[in-house]
Amino acid sequence: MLIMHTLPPLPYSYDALEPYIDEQTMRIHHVKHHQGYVDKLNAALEEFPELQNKKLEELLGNLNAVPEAVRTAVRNHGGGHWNHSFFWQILAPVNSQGSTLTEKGRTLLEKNFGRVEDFQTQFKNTALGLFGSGWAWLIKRVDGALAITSTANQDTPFDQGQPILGLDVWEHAYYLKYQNRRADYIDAFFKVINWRKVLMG
Ligand code: MN3
Repeated sequence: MLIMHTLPPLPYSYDALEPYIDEQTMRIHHVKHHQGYVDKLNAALEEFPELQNKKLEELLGNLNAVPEAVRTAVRNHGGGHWNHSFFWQILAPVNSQGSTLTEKGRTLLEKNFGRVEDFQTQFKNTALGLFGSGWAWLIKRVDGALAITSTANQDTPFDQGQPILGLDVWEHAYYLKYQNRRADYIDAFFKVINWRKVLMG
């Protein structure tokens, strides 16, 4: 079996985001859901050697160049692999070095959204308003401005800008602890954002 893409380890322990994101959710999300996307992506690429040495970003950023027979699989499972790999990186344990919003980060959010609270409200409303499964994003557009957007399913926002923050709002990301209370999960997410990573210090 082809093992081209692999599951990246988390940069912290499964219980590191407690009580905001619980250990069981993190474990299942990582070793079952994310591993599932990796396995299905590898399976999809098995018969397409010309795609195997391409970077995932390259495939996802130009899906029209991916053979039609495997395009949906790359979009869904490749997107799932990329999105989750990114998601783990932009989280940090509460009160850790990364989770404090720096002056530089605050200034950047204020410049683009007015107040930090306004950014949070806008991001939360976008995540809450997403019907079904998908992701809420903070992206950097080509003109350098920050913008909030969302994608359905496991689609990436590459066509809109460079993702710098993403929130998984599939039910599997929060259901064990929050059930139908997506708003509470979003509030909890704000406590464990790795701002250093997101806004580069
Ligand atoms: Mn997920």
